[in-house]
Amino acid sequence: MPKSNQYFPTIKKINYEGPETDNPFAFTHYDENRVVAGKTMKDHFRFAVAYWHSFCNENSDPFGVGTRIFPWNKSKDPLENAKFRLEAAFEFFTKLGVPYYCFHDRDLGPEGQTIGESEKILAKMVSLAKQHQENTGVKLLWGTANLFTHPRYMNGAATNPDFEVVCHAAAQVKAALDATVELGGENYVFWGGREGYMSLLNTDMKREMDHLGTFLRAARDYGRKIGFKGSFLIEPKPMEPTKHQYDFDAATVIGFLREHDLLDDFKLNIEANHATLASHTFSHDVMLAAQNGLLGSIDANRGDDQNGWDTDYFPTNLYDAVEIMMILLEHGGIAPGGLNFDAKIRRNSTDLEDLFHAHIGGMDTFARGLLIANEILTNSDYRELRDGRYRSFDSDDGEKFAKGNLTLGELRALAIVNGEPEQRSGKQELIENLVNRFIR
Ligand code: XLS
Ligand code: NI
Ligand code: NI
Repeated sequence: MPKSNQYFPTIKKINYEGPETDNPFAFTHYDENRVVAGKTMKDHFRFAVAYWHSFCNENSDPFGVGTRIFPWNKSKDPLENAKFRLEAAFEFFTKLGVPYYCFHDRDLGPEGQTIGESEKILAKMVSLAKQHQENTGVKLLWGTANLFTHPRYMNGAATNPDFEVVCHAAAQVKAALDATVELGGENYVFWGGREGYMSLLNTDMKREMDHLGTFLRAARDYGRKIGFKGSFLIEPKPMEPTKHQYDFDAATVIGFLREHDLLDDFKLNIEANHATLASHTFSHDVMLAAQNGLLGSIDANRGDDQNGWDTDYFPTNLYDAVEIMMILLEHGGIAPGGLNFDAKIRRNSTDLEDLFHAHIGGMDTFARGLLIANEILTNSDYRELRDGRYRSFDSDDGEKFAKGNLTLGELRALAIVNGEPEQRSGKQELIENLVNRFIR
């Protein structure tokens, strides 16, 4: 049972009640101990709450101030409020029953007047967070540094044209790595918020990208030195807040990691809404990372078909969840990463309990997605329909080609011998119908 009942007094622990329940404060599909494909649901998803959206973001937008009223802002002193916020967050995590949370350094506590003071504030908040973690069993999925809010980062952090700004970014990453290690964080994320440009006319892209590589190697070296054993994760995003971001999408980041010799330590944190901003589907970027053995973690949210920005809706699209869970089931899961709800309730969702509805919905969507994905993979012709299309590469000359053992001339000769290929249908509509048949 949750230890604290102060900030969400009307809400009790959220339990699984099954698909027939009409209780909006119960799970319909997420049953943490239920075993599916050899693992509990809890282990499949490793759900995490994003501290910033759920506990810091008052939901202001470019046209208006925030609308959320936080009962944990009880004091005039921001440091005091940071402590209350932490209490509220852990009450929420335990009532919801999520195993993990994620934070930026500046979510936990405010920035001080000097680097030393900021480090002290963060260390203080980390020691409190550690106590809460010990009391509740909730763990840290990943930590990160906020290198985009402060005005000094307006031209970027690690890619800033001014070396002095790069040093400030380094100080922040060093402290955020210390915090992550102290709290047993299983991953460390770099989301390059302003690592990009607004205009190429005033930008030396080559230099900036080289600086980013150098900066990440220095961070990796420091992390390993202080005993961080987890994965470093890059979170691709093509734009917003800058016009162009260097970590554009999964493919771009994989190329960058290879070029800068970072593949042994870095993986990817794929966010749904970032993939769609890059004109991909969510599943495209998850698949690309997974098939390269580089799927580190997922920021589970949803964009909007009509809006071209990072709307960060909570994930409610069942079809997306099915596709993602099919990929995870076929590629060995997401651990030591997880599914982090990098999502925010809408500006007019002003009841405190709306935060519960949002997370319950996201967790149930993925739980349903897992059940359906597992059915499709184990009880249908799906795999055969997909893999069968490539059968001609499994033996004989096709296999020789796939292994790189046929020249272009030999391939030409085979084309002549074999004549015009028979048509083979891609069966897309059949497969789409098959998937829909299992969504029930
Ligand atoms: C913003 C990003 C951010 C990262 C963490 O678009 O998704 O929330 O996940 O810095
Ligand atoms: Ni994110
Ligand atoms: Ni995002």
